[in-house]
Amino acid sequence: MPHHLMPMLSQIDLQHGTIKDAAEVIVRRLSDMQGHYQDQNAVRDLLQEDPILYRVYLTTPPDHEYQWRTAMSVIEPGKVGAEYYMTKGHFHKDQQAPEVYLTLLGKGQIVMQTHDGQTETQPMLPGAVNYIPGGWAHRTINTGDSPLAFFAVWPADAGHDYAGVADRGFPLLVLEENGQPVVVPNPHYEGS
Ligand code: S6P
Ligand code: ZN
Repeated sequence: MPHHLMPMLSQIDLQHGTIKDAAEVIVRRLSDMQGHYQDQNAVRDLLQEDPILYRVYLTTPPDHEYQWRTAMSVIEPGKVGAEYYMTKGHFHKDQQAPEVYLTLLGKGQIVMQTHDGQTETQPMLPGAVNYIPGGWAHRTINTGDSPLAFFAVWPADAGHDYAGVADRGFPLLVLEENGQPVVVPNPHYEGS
């Protein structure tokens, strides 16, 4: 007899972007990613309160058998110096593994890069579907003044490579200038 997984239902709270019965919730504070921000004086000041920057609500546990993983990410509004709150960003270990994001709440940018230096940014607004092909690292940035919440779907065996981004950074930064988000080259990007 073939072994069938059971169908699964998750309920997203469309007001907050959260999933109450999430199988796992990842909470990332500034102290989990202080090296990712440019302005180390601002990091030092903010570390006193060590704010939560974002939460990820996963619908399946890490050791599940399902072929897709799905999650809601909710990034709080805020800045570290001129840089908006953002995710760490990662490559998928499997360079063939793509991902789809659907934004439900808020306003932001997704910044993507390949290992050989190609870059791409796209807006994130409610209703936006961002397709991230295999081989593209991806980071999301909340450029608004309310939480940015998006739903993600990716192959469960994709794996996550955080070191590539932590070591080199992203070639592009999203900063606030005169109250507006601007995309600028990262002067500290290791490939530059
Ligand atoms: C997983 C997917 C998202 C992120 C989440 C947090 O492939 O891209 O669920 O995990 O947005 O970002 P990060 O970079 O801390 O994993
Ligand atoms: Zn991903």
